[in-house]
Amino acid sequence: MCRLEKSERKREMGSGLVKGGVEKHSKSSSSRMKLWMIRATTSVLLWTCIVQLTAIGETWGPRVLTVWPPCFNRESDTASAVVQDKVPAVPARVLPPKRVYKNNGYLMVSCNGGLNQMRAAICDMVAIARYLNVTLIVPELDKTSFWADPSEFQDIFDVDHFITSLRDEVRILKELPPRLKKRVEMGRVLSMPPISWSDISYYHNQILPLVQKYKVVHLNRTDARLANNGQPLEIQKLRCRVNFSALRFTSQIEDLGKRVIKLLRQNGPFLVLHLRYEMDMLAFSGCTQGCNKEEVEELTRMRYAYPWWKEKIINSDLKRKDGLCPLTPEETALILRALDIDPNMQIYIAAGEIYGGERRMANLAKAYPKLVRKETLLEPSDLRFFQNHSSQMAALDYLVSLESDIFVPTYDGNMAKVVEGHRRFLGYKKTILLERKLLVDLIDQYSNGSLTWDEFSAAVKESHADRMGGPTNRLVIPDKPKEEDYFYSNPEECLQTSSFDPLSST
Ligand SMILES: *[C@@H]1O[C@H](CO)[C@@H](O)[C@H](O)[C@H]1NC(C)=O
Ligand SMILES: *[C@@H]1O[C@H](CO)[C@@H](O)[C@H](O)[C@H]1NC(C)=O
Ligand SMILES: *[C@@H]1O[C@H](CO)[C@@H](O)[C@H](O)[C@H]1NC(C)=O
Ligand SMILES: *[C@@H]1O[C@H](CO)[C@@H](O)[C@H](O)[C@H]1NC(C)=O
Ligand SMILES: CC(=O)N[C@H]1CO[C@H](CO)[C@@H](O)[C@@H]1O
Repeated sequence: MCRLEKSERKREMGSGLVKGGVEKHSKSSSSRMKLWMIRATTSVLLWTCIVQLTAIGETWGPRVLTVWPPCFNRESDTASAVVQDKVPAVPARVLPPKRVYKNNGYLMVSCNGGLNQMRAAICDMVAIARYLNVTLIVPELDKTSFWADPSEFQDIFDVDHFITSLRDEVRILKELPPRLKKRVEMGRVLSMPPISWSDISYYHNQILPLVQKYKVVHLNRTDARLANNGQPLEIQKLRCRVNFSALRFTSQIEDLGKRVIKLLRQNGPFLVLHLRYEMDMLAFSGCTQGCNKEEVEELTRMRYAYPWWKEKIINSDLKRKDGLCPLTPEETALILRALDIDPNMQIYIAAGEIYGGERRMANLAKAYPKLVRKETLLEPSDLRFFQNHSSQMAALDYLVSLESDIFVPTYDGNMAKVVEGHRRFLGYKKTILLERKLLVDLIDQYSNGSLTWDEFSAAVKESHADRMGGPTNRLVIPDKPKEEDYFYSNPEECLQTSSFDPLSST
C-alpha cells in the first residue's frame, strides 16, 4: 500500500511541508535549501509511515491498523496531523513540528577525539544550542587526531535524519548562511575552546553573549563537555534523545552492521569484547605489561613523538596495579574463563589492530576458539570503503556491540561508556563492567599460586555479581568530574520506564 502510492505521496508530502514549515522559518534560505528540505522531509515521512505501520502492527494488531489508511489518503494534508488524530499513542516525534524560537545566532563546533568521544560531544552541543536558542551548524569531525580519519559527519551519520528528527528542539543547518560563511572563510570568527565540564549556566552567561555580539561563535574543541550532573532534566533528556535516536549511522554502515549481526546470530549467542589493546592506547597510557623490549621501546618512542600526549614518564607496573591499564589479551582470557563464559561462545573482537598480533592473541584464541572479527566475517570487498576510515570501522563495531548478548569492555574509554549507557537504555542488556584494580590483584595472586583456580574464579564472580550493567545510580563526585560516572554510561534520567519509547527499542 505504501509502495504503490509512494511517488504520488512523495510530491504531496514534500510540498505540503514546505508550505507549512520552511517558508515560515526563514525568507533568506536559498531555493537549494528548500529543495533539500523537500528531499529530507519526504524521506523521513516515508520512513515514518513504514515505521509506524510496523510499530502499530506489533503493538495493537489489526484493530488499529484499520484506522491507518488515512495516512495514505491523498486528501490529507500532512501525515503528522492524521497521526495525532487517530493514534495519539504513537509519538508524532518521528517527524516533529519545528520549534519556533527567536534565533540568537550560530554555533559552529569542531569535535576532537575518536568516534565515541565525538558522539558524546555532539549530543552535548545539541543540548547547548537548544538551550541558548541558537542555530547549530552540523558539527565538523576531527581529521587530524591520531586516527586521521578523513570522514565528514555525513560519511558516518545520517545527517538528514539528524537535522529533521531534532527540529522540534533546535534548528540545525548543514552550513552557515552565505554572508556569514564568507566571513568565517576569511578567518573573521571567534574561535575558542569551552571550559571543561561546565554547567549549562556557563554557556548561558559566557558563550551566549558572545554569540549575540558576533552572530557566530566557533567552539574548536569539544572533549571539554557539559557537566555530568546537576543539569536541568530537559537537558539530560535531550542528550539522550540525540544519543539514542537522532544519531543514526549512514545506511551503508547500518546495512553492513546488520549483516555482521546476522552472520553472528546464525551461530548462536555472541559476546562482544571491546579489547582496547591497540597501539595508541598502549603508547598513550604507558601500559606495557606483557610486551617485549622492542615493543616497550616502540611504544615509548611513539609517546614522546606526540606533543599533546603530555605524560611522558610512566611506571607501567604501578599504573596497572592502580587499575588504570586496559586488560591484556591474556588477562582477559583468564577473566572470561573465571566468569564461566562458555568456551563455545562466539567472541567478536571489536577493536582495531591488536598490538603484538597473533602472539598476544594466542591465549585468548585457545580459550575461545570461536574468535571472530569483522575482517574474518566479511569479505575484503565489503570493507573496502571502510579502509583507512577508523571512525567508520568504529561505527560498525558500535552497532555490533549494541546487539551482542554480552558486552565486555577491557577499558573504560569513550566507546565502552557510550555503548554501556546505550545498552542500559535498550533494557539493561548485559554489560560486564570489569573492576580492573581488583582483577589484576586477583590475577597476580592466582599466577603466583596464592589462589587456586576455584578460589580465583569464585572471587572474580563474586566481585562482579553487581557489575552487569543493571540499574544503579550514577556516581557523583562534586569538583571531580573526571572521576565520577560519566553521564553517557548511565543516563539515569532517561531510563525510567515512563520515558521509554516503544519505537526506540524495536
Ligand atoms: C529561548 O526561547 C524560549 C521560547 O521562545 C524563551 O522562553 C527563552 O527565554 C529563550 N532563551 C534564550 C536564552 O534566548
Ligand atoms: C581554539 O581557539 C583558540 C583561540 O583562538 C586557539 O588558541 C586554539 O589553538 C584553538 N584550538 C584548536 C584545537 O584549534
Ligand atoms: C590506507 O592507508 C595505507 C597506509 O597509509 C595505504 O598504504 C593504503 O593504500 C590505504 N588504502 C586505501 C584503500 O586508501
Ligand atoms: C602473590 O601476589 C600477590 C599480589 O601481587 C602478593 O600480594 C603476594 O604477596 C604474592 N605471594 C607470593 C607467595 O609471592
Ligand atoms: C529520555 C529521552 O529523550 N528518550 C528518548 C530516546 O529516544 C527515543 C527515540 O528513540 C525517544 O522516544 C525517547 O523519548
